[in-house]
Amino acid sequence: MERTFIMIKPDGVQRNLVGEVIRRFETKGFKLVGLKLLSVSKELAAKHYDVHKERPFFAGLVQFITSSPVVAMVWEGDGVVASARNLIGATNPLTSPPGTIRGDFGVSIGRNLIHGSDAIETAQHEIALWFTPEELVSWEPTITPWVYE
Ligand code: DAT
Ligand code: MG
Repeated sequence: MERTFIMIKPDGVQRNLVGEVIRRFETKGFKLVGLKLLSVSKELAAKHYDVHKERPFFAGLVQFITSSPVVAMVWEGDGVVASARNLIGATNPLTSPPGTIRGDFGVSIGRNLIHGSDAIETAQHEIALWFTPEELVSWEPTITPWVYE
């Protein structure tokens, strides 16, 4: 079953949007298999955003992600990687449509509230970066037959 890595960034935690974000993923029908609140080290932030290390915003991004706690999660379900990106919306909250998390709650690209893996391979890499295998829980919600045909 497909899994993706989702992180509520420091702005999302500070703005009390943790419950709202989890609610959207839960009510969509995805299954939570990992969850923790943590302060991110510079090392982890730099590894997570390694693909952007040459970009001008990289230092500010690492500074931001390490400035206050984040909520790291793993969600599971059919097509969850692409679907989570749709729930999250575009990188720039101003051009992200209403109904998306960034479109509904954000204004600035550097305060876009939430991260979601952009591909299945990226998701596997990010999950391994943020979670140990023991921190991920395999379980079967009793509602599964009411969500999946
Ligand atoms: P996404 O988070 O939608 O996958 P991304 O991978 O291109 O977007 O960039 C990672 C994060 O870096 C993004 O969520 C916010 C920040 N960022 C991207 N482009 C930026 C820019 N032009 N100025 C400031 N921050 C930027
Ligand atoms: Mg990205």
